Order: sequence, then structure tokens, then C-alpha cells
Amino acid sequence: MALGANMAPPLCDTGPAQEIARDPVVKDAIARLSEKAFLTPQGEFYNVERGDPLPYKLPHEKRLEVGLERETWRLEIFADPKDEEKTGKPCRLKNPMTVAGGNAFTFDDLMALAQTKAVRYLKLVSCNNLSDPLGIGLWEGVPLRDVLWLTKPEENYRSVYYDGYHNDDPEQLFQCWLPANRVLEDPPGFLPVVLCYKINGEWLNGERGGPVRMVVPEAYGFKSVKWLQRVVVTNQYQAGDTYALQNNDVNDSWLKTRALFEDMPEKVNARSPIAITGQAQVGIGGLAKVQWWAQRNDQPWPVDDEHYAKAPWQDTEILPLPDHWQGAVKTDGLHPLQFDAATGQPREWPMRYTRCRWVASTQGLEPGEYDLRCRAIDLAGNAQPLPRPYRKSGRSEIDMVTLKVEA
Ligand SMILES: Nc1nc2c(c(=O)[nH]1)N[C@H]1C(S)=C(S)[C@@H](COP(=O)(O)O)O[C@H]1N2
Ligand SMILES: [Mo]
Repeated sequence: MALGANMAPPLCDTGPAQEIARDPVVKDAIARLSEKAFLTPQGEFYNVERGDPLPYKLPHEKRLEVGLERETWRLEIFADPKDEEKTGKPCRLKNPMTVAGGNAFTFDDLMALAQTKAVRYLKLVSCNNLSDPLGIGLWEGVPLRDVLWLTKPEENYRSVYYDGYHNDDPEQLFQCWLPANRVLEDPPGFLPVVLCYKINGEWLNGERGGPVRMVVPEAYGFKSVKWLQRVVVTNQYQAGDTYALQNNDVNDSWLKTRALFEDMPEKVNARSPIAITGQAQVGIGGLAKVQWWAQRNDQPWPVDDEHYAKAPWQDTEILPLPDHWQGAVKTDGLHPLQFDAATGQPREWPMRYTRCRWVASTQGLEPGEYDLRCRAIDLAGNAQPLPRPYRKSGRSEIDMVTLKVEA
């Protein structure tokens, strides 16, 4: 077991974690990595975006006109007019909120709800198609259900789909959906789906999806639609989203747990060992361990072990949440599922839907050329890429880098 934040090593244990901890290379790397910023400034996220022109690059006047500034933002929530034709049993809202009806939901309305309903939680954003996570933020928002309740759904509410500003061009639409129950109730341990307006204590900027974006905490990034302007409530049982129509996701893409190398050199001298470093994305399965393995690249691995399950993996050391993880960001009102309000400490570490760093050392590697691999083990004991090895539900392949150890 890698050492967690609050776990002292057992006195009689001479297991790998302790041995690694004595390695000065590892110690130095931990000290260095602990100083690195934990939160991603909103301008430094990697963007996954569509739109020609991109909504946040429109001139200010135009942004005001189309509701992409806080002063003019409007959210419409209404029942799908196609329900009748498609299901014969339309969803009914007693109080749809629309521009035509003169009662669309405004930013002021959102702030009024925020007074009593705002929540703040950490979330790592990852794209199910990309290798590296896009960034981690402290997101603030109002649960979607609290806004939905204002529309007074009466019956035949089966799901919602929602989309953002798309230059009034159907080709540019980016849409996603959620089942009805996921909006109304958070399963045990789940954080609420929110209409998000702040990140890291700042107003959400246009690049990050502002003035308001959806944030679905346990899911890959595509569920967190930016420039949100419309939520459609429906009785349809297949509320296909943009990615579903592109055969690009499996609808319920919870974040996967996986390990990645970071900042790895290509060469090392056998006499001066270096740190092997990386990050781990902590998905719905949590994270028990990160392991690594150096395979001499002239020694092929048996084909009947495609996930290298029988390889001599070694444990790495997982870093605790850095003491000053919040930097200058105020941390009052952190979600109680993530942090204990009395102590300010995380309830679990590594924390689901966030990330951590890990370290090992090349100490003892003989000269030669290696394929280095790392993998995560989740709290149920599943070794990456299991339990969900299929690409469409999010990437989980075992990461590999090459390393030449010189004499
Ligand atoms: N309106 C809109 N929202 C969107 C997208 C988009 O193209 N348009 N991309 C989605 C995808 S696929 C991902 S992975 C995340 C990326 O979030 P980020 O750009 O804040 O990192 O935004 C999602 N929200
Ligand atoms: Mo994505």
C-alpha cells in the first residue's frame, strides 16, 4: 500500500513504500513536486472546444447581444416539444422558463439561489479521447436540480439534455444529456451536478465556458457543456448527445482511474539514479496504488498477458495533498463530501475526481534500454486498464515511456 496522507508506515514493515521513502532521489522529488501548484489557473486549462467563431471570441457587443456576458445571460428550461410525437406522452412543466415567455432564468436569479445553495468542489477535467487531463479546479455552482425545480416538472420527466451557445448554427451544436434521477438525487458519495459560474474563486471566463457552464463532477469533460443556455426536459428514453451521435461515448462515462508519466527524461546514467514521476487521475474507483515496471526492450512480453498483469510491478510513493494546495484561493464552504469542515483535511486521499502525483526511482536499473510502464490499482483492486478497458468509455491504456540507462 502506498503511503496516504495520514498513514504512518507500520513499524515492522520493510515493504516497498518504506524502502522507496529512504531513497534520496525520491525524497528530493517529493519535496520538489510538493511545491508545484495543485490547482490549474483557469487560463491554463487545455481547451476542448468547438465553434466558428468560438463563442468567447465574439466581440463584446455581440456577446452582450447573445447572452454570453453575466449581464445578459439567459437560461431557458422547457419541455421538449417533440415529446408528443416521439413518445405520445409529453413531459409537462408547470412553469417553463423561456425568453418568449419573458421569464428565462437570469444570472441575477442564479446568484439569488447561490445565496443558500452554492457548493464548491474540486474536479479534474479529462476528455475521454485525450491522454492528459485538461486541468483541475475548485468549481462553484448551484445544483441543477434547484433550478429545475423552479420549472415545476409534473410528469413524464425522464431525462434532460442541454447545450450551449453555438452561433445559431445546428452544425455547431454541442449537446449532452443526463438521466432524470442523476439530476434530482446524488447517489451516495456523489457530488451534485451544478450550473457553474466560478472557478478557483474567480468568475468563470469565456474560455472556460462562462458565464455559466454545466459541471458533472464524476464524468468526462463532454458532459460539462460550456456557454450553457438551454436545458430541455424530456420523456424521451434516448436523449442522444453530440458524442453519442458520433459513436464517441457510452452515455455514462464516469471518470476512470489511471496513471501517467510526467516530465520523464529519455536518458539516465546508471550511477546517478533519477526520479520517475507522474500523475494519477483518480476516477470513480478511487486509487489504492500506482505501480511501475521497467521492461528491457529486447525481452518481449507473452502475448497472452495483454495487460501485463503478470509483470513484476513495483509500488511507487503517492504524494499527499500539498499543504498549500489552495494557493491564494479561499476555501470556505468546501463540499463536505470532499473536506472535513472542522479540520480542513480531505476525507479521502487520493480523492476521487481529482489527481495526485507519484514518485519512484531508477535506483538499481542496470544499463540498457527499457520500456517503462505505470498503472493504477483502484480501491476494488482492479489494475489498469480494468475494470473498463474499452476506449469509448474513456482512455485507460497503460502509459509507456522509453528510458535509456547508460553505463
Ligand atoms: N459548448 C461546448 N461545451 C463543451 C465542449 C464544446 O465543444 N462545446 N467540449 C466538451 C468536451 S469534449 C470537453 S473534454 C470539455 C473540456 O473542457 P475545458 O475546455 O474546460 O477543458 O468541455 C466540454 N464542453
Ligand atoms: Mo472531450
